[in-house]
Amino acid sequence: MPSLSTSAQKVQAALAARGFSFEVQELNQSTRTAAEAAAAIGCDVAQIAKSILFRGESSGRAVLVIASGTNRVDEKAVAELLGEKPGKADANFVRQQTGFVIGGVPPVGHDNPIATFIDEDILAFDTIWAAAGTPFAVFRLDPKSLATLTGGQVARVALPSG
Ligand code: 5CA
Repeated sequence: MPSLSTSAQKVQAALAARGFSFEVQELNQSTRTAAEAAAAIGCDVAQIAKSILFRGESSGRAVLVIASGTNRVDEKAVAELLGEKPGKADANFVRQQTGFVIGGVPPVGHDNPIATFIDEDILAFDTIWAAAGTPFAVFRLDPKSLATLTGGQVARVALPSG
């Protein structure tokens, strides 16, 4: 098996540390966006678990929303759950808080613990895929495990886009 990049290894180690055997896969094709990931994997875009980081507008704290690939984050719903508005996170903030670059941000294995919300729509699938540390790395899992893995709160935090 080809060896994983350092960032992908970090995610594989975080999964193992939580007792999960999900296998990080590094692909030849880009998985940077949900659409690219779905094309590379050969699954529906909705089965991609997007990890979108926000920055609490008053606290400055990082907040992670994991949403189905075809949904957009409902910022009002997140604000209600969070008690503050979820502000935009720039690339530096993402890197600093998670330890990973945009397009590779995984649901687990971050440098700092991050409050996490999970889009309930992702629970509808048997199988989903999430980023695994780089814009070429993913892992397959089941959505129930996503909640266990992240300690995230499942809620209506996203809506169908378009
Ligand atoms: N690897 C795929 C999923 S397998 C992936 O990471 N997709 S994603 O949608 O979760 O990650 C891209 C997300 O990064 C976008 O949804 C967007 O919220 C965010 N993003 C993209 N560009 C920027 C940027 N310039 N600044 C801040 N966030 C960005």
